[in-house]
Amino acid sequence: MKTQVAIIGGGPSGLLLSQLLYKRGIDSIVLERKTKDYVLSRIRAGVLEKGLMALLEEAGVADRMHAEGFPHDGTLISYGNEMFHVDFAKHTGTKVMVYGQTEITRDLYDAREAADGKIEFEVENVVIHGADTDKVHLTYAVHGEERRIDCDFVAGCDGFHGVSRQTIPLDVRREYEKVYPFGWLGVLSETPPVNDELIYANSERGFALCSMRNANLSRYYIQCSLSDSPDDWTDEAFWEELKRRIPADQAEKLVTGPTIEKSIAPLRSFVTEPMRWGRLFLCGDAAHIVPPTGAKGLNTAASDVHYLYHGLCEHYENGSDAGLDAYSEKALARVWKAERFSWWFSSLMHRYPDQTTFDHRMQVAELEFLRSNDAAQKAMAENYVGLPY
Ligand code: FAS
Ligand code: PHB
Repeated sequence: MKTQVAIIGGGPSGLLLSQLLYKRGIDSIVLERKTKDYVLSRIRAGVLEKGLMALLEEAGVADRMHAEGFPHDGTLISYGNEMFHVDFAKHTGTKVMVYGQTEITRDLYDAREAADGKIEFEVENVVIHGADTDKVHLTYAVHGEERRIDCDFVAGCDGFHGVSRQTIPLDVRREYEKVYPFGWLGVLSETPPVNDELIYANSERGFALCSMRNANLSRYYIQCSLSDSPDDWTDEAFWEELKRRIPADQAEKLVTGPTIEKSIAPLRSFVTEPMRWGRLFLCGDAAHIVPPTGAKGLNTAASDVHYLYHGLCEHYENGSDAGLDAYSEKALARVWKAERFSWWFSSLMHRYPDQTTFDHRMQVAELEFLRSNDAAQKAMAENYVGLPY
C-alpha cells in the first residue's frame, strides 16, 4: 500500500491531522492499535483552547462542539473555604470551550468515515523502517496478516506508550521527566454539575477539581495516592472526600449519584527532544505529557498538529520544506511553555507528601496574590486560554 503520510495512532492527534490533510487533498492512512469502541471509551480531556477550536472548525468537525459545548468565561479557584474567580474573558478577550475529548474523537471518526478515510484498527507490531532515509515505510500486522505501507512521511501520534518515540535512537533523543507523587482519581456521574464553572480546589486534604461534560454529566477528580486503585474507593467514599475538599457552600449543593466511570491517572511532566527524526514527526502525547491540572495535554497536541499540518501542506503545495524543517523547534517552544504552566498550577494546587508548613504558606500567599492582583490573573488567564500558535 502507498500513501503520502502514514499516521500511527487513532487518537485526537492522529485523527485531526488526517482530517486536516484530507481537506487539502493530501492522502493519509491511520493505524490504530485498539478498536474504535475502545478508543471512544477513554474519558480524558475536557477543556479546549481557542486554537484547538479553530482547528476543529478548519477540519469541518466543529458543529457539535458549538451546539453541545459550554463556552466558559473563567474558572473558580478555592483554598479552604475561600474561593475566587479568574475571568479569562476580561483579561484576554477569549473564552475556553468545555467539550469532552471523547466527543472530539467521535466527531473526527465520523468525519473520516464519511470521507472514506483509511483507518486500520487492531494493528499490531508496527515498525517504522528507514525514517532517517528517503525511503521510509511501515510494516505491521492485522489479525496475523503482515502488511506494508510505503509513504513520504510518518506522523507518530501514538501516545506515551507508542512505538514512534522509541524509533528515534537513544543517542539522538533527549528526555526530560518529572513524576508527581500522587495521581488523580476521576469519576463521571449523570448528575448536574455543582457549579456553572470549573472549581480547582486546594484543600488541606489534597487537590480536587469539579468539571462537567453537559448539564447532566459531571466530571470530578480528587488527588489520590499512587498506591490507590479505583476499587479502593466506593462511590460514597469518593463523594464524602470531594465534599471535604471544596468550599462548604459548594459541598452543600453537590448532587451525588452512581458513578459511571472511575479511573486513576498518574501525573507526570515529560518532554522528548527532538520531535522530528528524518521523515518521522512526533505529535501530541508521543512527544510530551503534562499533569492535567492546566488542561494542556490535548491542547498542546493540537498545536503540534497545527505546525505539522502546515509544514506538510507547504511541502506538497509549494515544494518547500521550511515548515517541516522548523517543526520540532517551533512545536517545542510552545510545548515547554505548556509544561511550565502545568507544573506551576500543579505545584500551586496539590498537597505534596514532603510539604512543610512553610511550603503550604507559600501556596496560600501565591493564591492570595493571584486572587488580588490583575497582572497575576492576566498571566494565568493567558496561559489557560492558550498561548498563540
Ligand atoms: P492518545 O494517547 O490520546 O492517542 C494515541 C493513540 O495511539 C491511542 O488510541 C493508542 O491506542 C494508539 N497507539 C498507541 N501505540 C500504538 C501503536 N504502536 N500502533 C498503533 N496505535 C497505537 N489532558 C487534558 O487536557 N485533560 C485531562 O483531564 C486529561 N486526562 C487524561 C487522562 C489519562 C488517563 C491520560 C492517559 C491522558 C489524559 N490527558 C488529559 C491527556 C490526553 O488528553 C492527551 O493529551 C491526548 O489524549 C493526546 O492525544 P494523542 O496525542 O492523540 O494521544
Ligand atoms: C476535565 O473536565 O476532564 C478537566 C478539566 C480541566 C482540567 C483537567 C480535566 O484541568
